[in-house]
Amino acid sequence: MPVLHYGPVPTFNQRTWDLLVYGATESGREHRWTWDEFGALPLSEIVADFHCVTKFSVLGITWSGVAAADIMSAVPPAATATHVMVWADYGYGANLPLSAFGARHTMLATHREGRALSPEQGFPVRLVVPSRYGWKNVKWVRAISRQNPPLNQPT
Ligand SMILES: Nc1nc2c(c(=O)[nH]1)N[C@H]1C(S)=C(S)[C@@H](COP(=O)(O)O)O[C@H]1N2
Ligand SMILES: [Mo]
Repeated sequence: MPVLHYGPVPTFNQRTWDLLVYGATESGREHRWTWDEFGALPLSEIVADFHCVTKFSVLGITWSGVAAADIMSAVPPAATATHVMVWADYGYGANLPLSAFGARHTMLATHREGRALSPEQGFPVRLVVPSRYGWKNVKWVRAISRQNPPLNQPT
């Protein structure tokens, strides 16, 4: 699979790495997992095809990690939230409707074909969203924020 991203590959530090969920949460509080806490979450596995808009596809990739739905149930979004932003080190981010983030095959992957991700593949954690093109599959995920609908939009 080609490696494709903008900017440098972040270095991983187990002592300072964390995953933060913030924004429009049901409780009004944010939640942070350390590396050890994240590693204690239940593991899931999926097989999915990967497509980039620059016209490469890789079929039948096996990913394992934490189901995004399990993150959603650990920190439920506010009833008003409609979207999430998934953020990486160095500011890369992608938005998704909550329905796509929480879909059965969406996951925060740590392993590909049974091996830990390489740094270029997004080590230690990348988003895998089989229902979307590659650019929504954020590598080096560090935060997930829940968004309410924009205030200046008619409802
Ligand atoms: N943090 C980050 N994640 C990213 C990108 C990026 O530039 N930065 N590029 C995206 C794009 S456009 C694609 S196609 C896939 C490529 O994943 P791969 O390098 O494992 O093939 O990563 C996605 N995730
Ligand atoms: Mo892409």
